[in-house]
Amino acid sequence: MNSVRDQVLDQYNSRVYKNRKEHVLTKVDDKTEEIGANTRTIPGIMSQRGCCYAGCKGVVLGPIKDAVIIVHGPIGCSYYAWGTRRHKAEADERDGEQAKSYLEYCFSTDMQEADIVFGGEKKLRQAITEAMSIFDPTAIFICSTCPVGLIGDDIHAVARWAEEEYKIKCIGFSCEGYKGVSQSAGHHIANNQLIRYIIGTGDKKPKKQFTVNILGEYNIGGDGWEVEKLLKRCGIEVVSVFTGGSSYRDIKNSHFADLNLVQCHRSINYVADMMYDKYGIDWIKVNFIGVESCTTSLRSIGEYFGDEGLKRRIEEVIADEIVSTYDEMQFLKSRLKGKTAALYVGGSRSHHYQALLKDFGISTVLAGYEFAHRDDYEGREVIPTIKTDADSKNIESIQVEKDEKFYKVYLNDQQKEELKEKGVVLNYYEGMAKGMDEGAIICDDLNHFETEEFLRILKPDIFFSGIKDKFVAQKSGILSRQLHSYDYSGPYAGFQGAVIFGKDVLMGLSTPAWALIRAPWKQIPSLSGSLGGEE
Ligand code: CFM
Repeated sequence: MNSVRDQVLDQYNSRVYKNRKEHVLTKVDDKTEEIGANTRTIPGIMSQRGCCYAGCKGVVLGPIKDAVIIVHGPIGCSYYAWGTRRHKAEADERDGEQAKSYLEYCFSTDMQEADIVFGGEKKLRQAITEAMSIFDPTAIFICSTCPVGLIGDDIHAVARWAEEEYKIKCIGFSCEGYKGVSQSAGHHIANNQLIRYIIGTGDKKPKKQFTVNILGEYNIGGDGWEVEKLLKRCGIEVVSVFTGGSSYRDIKNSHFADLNLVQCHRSINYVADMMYDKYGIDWIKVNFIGVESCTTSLRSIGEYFGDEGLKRRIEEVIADEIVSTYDEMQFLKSRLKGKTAALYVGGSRSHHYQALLKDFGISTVLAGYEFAHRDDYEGREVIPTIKTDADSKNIESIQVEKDEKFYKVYLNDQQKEELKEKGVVLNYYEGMAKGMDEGAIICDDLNHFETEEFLRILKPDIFFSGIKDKFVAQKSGILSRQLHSYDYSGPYAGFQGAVIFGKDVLMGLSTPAWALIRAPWKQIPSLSGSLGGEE
């Protein structure tokens, strides 16, 4: 019989097949085949991807609470300006310095036809003036949407004008939706401007001995708070988070940290790389989703700093967290063990959540990403072999110089080697594919047709995905939990988060609603064949 992959792909005509066969793989042995990623979706195919502007404004900049982010474009684009992603923040005061939170507000220039015809810069200046008089922020970010790029408004000139006029920080982000092939382009554009204009501009030094930034943690459902709590208990100071619950005020000082922890590699690896080049700050890939992975991540941080007292405190925190969640985890494991899951999320969670599922004995039969690049699947070692096409060339890639004043070397080469022997590899991400089971499906830019087909054939117990495909799955009798929004639950990070996650999954699987759904695949026989040994 054909493989699961072929059963799905064989249904395409030859033109579509030729394209999609690069993007769907079956995991074989320990080898990771080359996957097609970060390329254009075929027009007309129902993709789950978002646009460049969504990645810049909605994902990376959106959680920065004390900056007013003005969306320069028609009002429809401002769907992404307000509350569509569950990043949380508090307006807090530290050392007498107040970080206001504007997350509840939605700022848009509401461009009309006349602005498209005659130019929208005047309206943008007006919007900045209005925002200054009402909110008096210390920073304003301007995000362009498609029409702004098409008519050629110079948002950067307006930003310079605002800095002059109001003595604030004002940064333009040319993140027009049409740039790149997905929201991934927007991450890159946001990262570039953060390193250019914000990181390194502050002068507030950290107070503690062990200092980190958390990169690629967006505080969805309070995850970032959970991680910060853990690190603080261990005696580690978090200088800044990129960007969940964070502030312009803190990001300015992030160059003082001694180590960067990278949670979501896809959205922020550019900042991690550039901070390494510019300030000498090493980064380690962490995963605070899952008990095992949380434990490993905390221990890696201890090994990096190499301090016995810190390592002891980390062990105490781990032991304490494991003891306090032990009974519930055991119960949940006893109920969830042996289930199967499929995961399809943006660019990092399909990997992170496999670790948490493993804690419960749930195996992954399919995992994929909307907009990841090859290194997120295959590991960073493939970066030199990634072909740059016209779409990726369109996104600026900046080179940073060593900052003579702040550049530091925390570990020398020999110490880095010793660390490697202990299993802590610096400035490296192994990608998702290596840890997956043989026979599992790995897919890139999954579309609605493939989603339905894979669910029909693989019949996982749970499908972890997003709002666009949740109900398709549930109507066919498969529980779907959203891994973007956590279906308004969470936090799922850390040890306590693992328990909340397990409870949500068990609750979903146990709901009496399933008895009322007659799944289409339950009505047709799943085995075909005939007696007598013939096919
Ligand atoms: Fe990183 Fe994200 Fe993700 Fe992402 Fe996202 Fe998100 Fe995501 Mo939705 S930054 S790549 S662009 S972990 S919003 S917090 S859940 S698709 S897997």
